[in-house]
Amino acid sequence: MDHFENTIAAPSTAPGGAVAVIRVSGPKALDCADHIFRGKTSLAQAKGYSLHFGSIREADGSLIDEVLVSVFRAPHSYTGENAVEIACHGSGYIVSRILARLLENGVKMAAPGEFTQRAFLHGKMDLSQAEAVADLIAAQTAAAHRIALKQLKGGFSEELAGMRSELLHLASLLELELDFSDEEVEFADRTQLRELVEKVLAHCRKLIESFRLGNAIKNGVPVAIVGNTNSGKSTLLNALLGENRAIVSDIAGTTRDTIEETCNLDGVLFRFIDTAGLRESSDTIERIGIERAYEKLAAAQLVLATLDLGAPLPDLLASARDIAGRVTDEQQLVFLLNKADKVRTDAARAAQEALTPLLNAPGRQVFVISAKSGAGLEELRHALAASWQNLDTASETTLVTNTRHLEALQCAAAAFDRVRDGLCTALPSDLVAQDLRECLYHLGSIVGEVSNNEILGNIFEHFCIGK
Ligand SMILES: Nc1nc2c(ncn2[C@@H]2O[C@H](COP(=O)(O)OP(=O)(O)O)[C@@H](O)[C@H]2O)c(=O)[nH]1
Ligand SMILES: [Mg+2]
Repeated sequence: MDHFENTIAAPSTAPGGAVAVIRVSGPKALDCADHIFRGKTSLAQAKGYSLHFGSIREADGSLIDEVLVSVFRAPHSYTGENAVEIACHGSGYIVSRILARLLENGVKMAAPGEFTQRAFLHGKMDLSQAEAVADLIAAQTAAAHRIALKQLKGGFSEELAGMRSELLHLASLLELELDFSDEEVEFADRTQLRELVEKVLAHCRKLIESFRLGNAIKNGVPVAIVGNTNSGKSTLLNALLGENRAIVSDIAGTTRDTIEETCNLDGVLFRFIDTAGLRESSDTIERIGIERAYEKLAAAQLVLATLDLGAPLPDLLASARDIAGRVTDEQQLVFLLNKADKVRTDAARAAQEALTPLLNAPGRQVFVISAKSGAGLEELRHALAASWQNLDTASETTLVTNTRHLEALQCAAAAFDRVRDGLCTALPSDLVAQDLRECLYHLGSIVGEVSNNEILGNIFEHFCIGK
């Protein structure tokens, strides 16, 4: 593969630290580094896992920096190739000069994720482990960190390997039948096959279901803030985030598009989504915004319904009913009686009482708040965090966090359904075997047993440079 003939380099540390690390990987990594490095021994002669003090110089011999170079020899490196890591002083100027000197000596600048991609292509890790590297770097909570680490260590891959080996066993039984198809024999006990398929299918479904939780942990619990225009949604978003993220005004229809921001409350990551106010509108753009608000409401795991205490009670109730009617049993619904600072306490209490009939499902709550003054927000924050605290313990089991994996599992499950139906209706073994191979294909695509450049491009371009 011509890919590997290149030796690549990139800074692996973010700007601003005291020390910066430049990573170089490829067949010529040691020779290229030798061209710009002066130390006691040449790097080309150095053993793997050795550390060398020396200097990096300009072409005219003038000093750029004194550095420490770590040497790795194939296959014992992150990428599986020869590699060096140059630790220099964390100056943007020094880093750019060292990189420039490497490029002058035949090294190419690495693309985002290219080191990890090489690690995958050299068999140092499978695809789901490579993806876990990006997740690990991006993890913002203990739970997200734990899932990424488990995936990186191969926990998810092992689980998939278990499923695949059961399927391979099944496939081999069916294919044995195929070899003797003229003789109309059935080697495989169909009941036993069906049981096996049911078992693996159930496992596959469990993984698919785990995505809701996995996604909540990795990307934040999706929380849609919905309600009438001017009920205080944007004010609430800003108050929860502690910054002025959304434009607040008393002009109805100010928030036209959705705004999303994540926020860590007591160790639980939430993704708050501010939406356009729900009202009849003749403005095309605003109507699109309202459509989108309903979509966000449908996709959210938690719905914060902001209700304006300043509005007439019948209007407030109509809005609350409209939202409650759109929330499913799986979604958590929290009514927020907002602008408490504007009304008397008994008016707030009356509104709260009027909402009681809408609290008849599990996970429904009501809070009296003032997004503007901050009253009641502390209680709200704690209540939100408390109801999702179990995310932490849930991450002990395997959770799917990646949409690519989810899609592959869904395709596998669909093919599984056909295998099961085929076994029940005594479909010819060759057709069943075909569907079974499809299952194996989709499960294999998760770990990268089957992959193509497009899939790889999609995955690695989202990595940071130097990883
Ligand atoms: N008195 C009072 N005014 C509020 C409160 N929350 C929001 N507002 C005001 O209501 C108006 C609309 O707020 P905004 O957050 O833009 O509402 P949105 O349309 O639902 O996003 C603005 O003038 C806010 O200052 C509150 O708790 N108390
Ligand atoms: Mg708004």
